[in-house]
Amino acid sequence: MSQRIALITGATSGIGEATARLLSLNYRLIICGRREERLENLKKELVGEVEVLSFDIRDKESVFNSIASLPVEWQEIDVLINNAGNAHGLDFIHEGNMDDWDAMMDINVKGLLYVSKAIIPQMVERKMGHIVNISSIAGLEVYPKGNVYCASKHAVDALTKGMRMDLNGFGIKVTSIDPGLVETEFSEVRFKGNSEKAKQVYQNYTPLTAKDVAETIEFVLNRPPHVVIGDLLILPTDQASSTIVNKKSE
Ligand code: 8X3
Repeated sequence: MSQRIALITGATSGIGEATARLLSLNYRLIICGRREERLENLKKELVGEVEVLSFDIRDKESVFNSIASLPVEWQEIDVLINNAGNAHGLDFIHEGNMDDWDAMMDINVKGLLYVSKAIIPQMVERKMGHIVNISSIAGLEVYPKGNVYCASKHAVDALTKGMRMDLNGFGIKVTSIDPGLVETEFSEVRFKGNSEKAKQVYQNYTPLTAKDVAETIEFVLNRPPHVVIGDLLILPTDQASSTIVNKKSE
């Protein structure tokens, strides 16, 4: 019971799942996501103690009810990894789909806020904790057709900074991890299941893997108590910016 507790949103795939696999060696884990079956299957593969919370991060009530339903011995969450987030579409602003806009703002910004609001007060009370917001290079720069996705990640960047200010003095660390191109289901979701288009994003260079980012998260969590990594940009060696990628045969 002495192990620290980490809650990971969006643990059903990609960076969230890879992080769960890595942290399960040293943390008691609460894995969250919409797809319960995936979470249950992941739980079976993990070595440590694991709780599954299945909820839609867009649904405020469901977020609060799920987190409140945790058994008392799981309620003192030490590490919150706000990982859930997606891109929906890649369109010029004048051609954008408003359902995509809603999804990105609801999941990437409002969902992150709901989960944070449900968890941070007990960290404040206990004067300890670490919040890791998984942002993106899109939180630091804007690229053509990235408009609303970039806006949502810029909001995450602002929230990370705001959290660090407001929680200063409570012993709570706040970190932003800003990955560039990571080969996950990210592009499948962005391009709505168009696998060809999704695959092209990661072709002719070596993208990051979800494990690369998970290892970075683990590094950030393992810094000594007096050290916080505030903001960490992680890119494939072949990527210099959102729009500059050294693709071999192009
Ligand atoms: C994912 C990276 O460059 O596709 O957040 O926006 S990018």
